[in-house]
Amino acid sequence: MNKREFLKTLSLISVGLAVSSKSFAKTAPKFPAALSLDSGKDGFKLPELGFAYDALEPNIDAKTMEIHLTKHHAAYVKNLNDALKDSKLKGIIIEDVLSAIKENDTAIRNNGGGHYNHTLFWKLLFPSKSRVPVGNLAKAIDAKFGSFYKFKELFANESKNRFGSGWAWLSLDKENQLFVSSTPNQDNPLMSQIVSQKGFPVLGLDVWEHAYYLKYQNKRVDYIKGFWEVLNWEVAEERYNQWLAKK
Ligand code: MN3
Repeated sequence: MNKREFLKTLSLISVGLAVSSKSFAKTAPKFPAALSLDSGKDGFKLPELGFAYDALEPNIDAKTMEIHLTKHHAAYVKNLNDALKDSKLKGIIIEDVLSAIKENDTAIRNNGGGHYNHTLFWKLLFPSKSRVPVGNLAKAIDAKFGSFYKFKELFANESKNRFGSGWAWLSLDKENQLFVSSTPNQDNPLMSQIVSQKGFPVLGLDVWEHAYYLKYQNKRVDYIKGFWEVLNWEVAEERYNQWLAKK
């Protein structure tokens, strides 16, 4: 190779490198697998509750827990697996499914959201040693919202004012700042091509009537009060720390 050919080859290599780094930059970062709630390997699965249906009494009643898991959540899992049968999204982690879908992917949106949201919700529920946030998350809540009391008020308002069915969230945005939001139906902050407030959910509250109607009927506000009694702040803090420590 003479000098001219060498320079030509070199410039072709640099063009190639520029193109590949550009296309790499365009690729959405994939969710860290270690933080995933369901790998999707061999299909999505209904998780184990890890506690008895009556463990959250009197704040959430046993019958509601049983129906919520074995009927509602089980249906989301079944319908999600059916919807993914011939999809290119089959076999990937649930978080990557949610970030890939668009507004009109109705079946995967509703059932994928339903599966993720409930899997997270069960993990967050269990009588915690602490009724208030702990550790780094407690500090971040104080810094962002002024106090735990103010955060609680904001979160309760978001939950109460969500018209019809949906969820309230505490999440981290792309600058790792906490924010409170709510979404309709089974949408969540991981659906980056659908929702306006995108992020990683640290905690979420199901405000569908099926989550509280048997015990609280139309009194959503009382159900929200009950939620604070059974929310496991240790789990929320662990999620917060894991997200900030992710590679
Ligand atoms: Mn539900």
